[in-house]
Amino acid sequence: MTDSHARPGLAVEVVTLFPELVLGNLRHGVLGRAIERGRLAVGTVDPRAYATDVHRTVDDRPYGGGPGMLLAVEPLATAIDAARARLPAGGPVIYLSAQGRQFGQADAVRLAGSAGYVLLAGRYEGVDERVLETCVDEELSIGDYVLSGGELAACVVIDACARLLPGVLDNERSAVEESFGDGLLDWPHYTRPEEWRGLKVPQVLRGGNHAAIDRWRRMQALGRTAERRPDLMARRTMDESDVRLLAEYRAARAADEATNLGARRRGPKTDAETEDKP
Ligand code: 4HQ
Repeated sequence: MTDSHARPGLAVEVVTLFPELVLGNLRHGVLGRAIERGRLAVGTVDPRAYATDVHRTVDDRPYGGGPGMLLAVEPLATAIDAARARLPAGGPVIYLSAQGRQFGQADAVRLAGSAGYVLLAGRYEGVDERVLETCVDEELSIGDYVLSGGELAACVVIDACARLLPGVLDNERSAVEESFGDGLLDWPHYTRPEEWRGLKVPQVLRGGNHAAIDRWRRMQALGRTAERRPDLMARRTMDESDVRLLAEYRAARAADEATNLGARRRGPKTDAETEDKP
């Protein structure tokens, strides 16, 4: 017997003209297994099923003219209602759009803990504003770029949520230990061989001192976050141990910079650094 009834699951419905784009994406890997095991249930509702004319029309022309079409209002609203009816009451209806607030790990945590939610994946130029006002609770963007449809964005949201559910990752610790679990970027990873293209695996990782390894990884996560994402760093409160580790990282980095280790990271020498100038 499996423990699928002993652990909370998550139900998501996606309103989309391209169900296969969503379902085909989620069939693989960790998420595919979560679905098989009943931790995650993803359904789709196609507005085309609710189109009433003989051509099953799902697009319509924008008032004011201009290029492109919108999703037809009535089949879309009916599809959203059908999606909501399949889920426990109370879950939000979320429209994926570049105009939304940016989706982040905090949203993933919140939605993973919800009873379920509906994702509206648009196509064409988007959705009539009145549908958003009356049928949609939130508008989320996965980033500042333009997609051809909301389906990939929906998959991103589902993926980020599902991997937080108990029993979805093999190692339940990994969801909290990895990147963003603690608001930090990930530390560097190494596998075999010990030396590859002249580059060695850091000595501390080759020894069996797990306290030293944990300490090194925390130091790397802090250092890389400070270097690459000062915006994330500014938002955190550092305890004494983190302050010490970050100082140690910076001291080691400054020492590297004085050697060829720093040069490799910096890339080619500038003219000023090159000795054989014309
Ligand atoms: N879209 N984050 C869907 C996006 C988008 C984004 C453009 C949404 C096309 C039809 N969605 N419309 N960025 O670019 O979520």
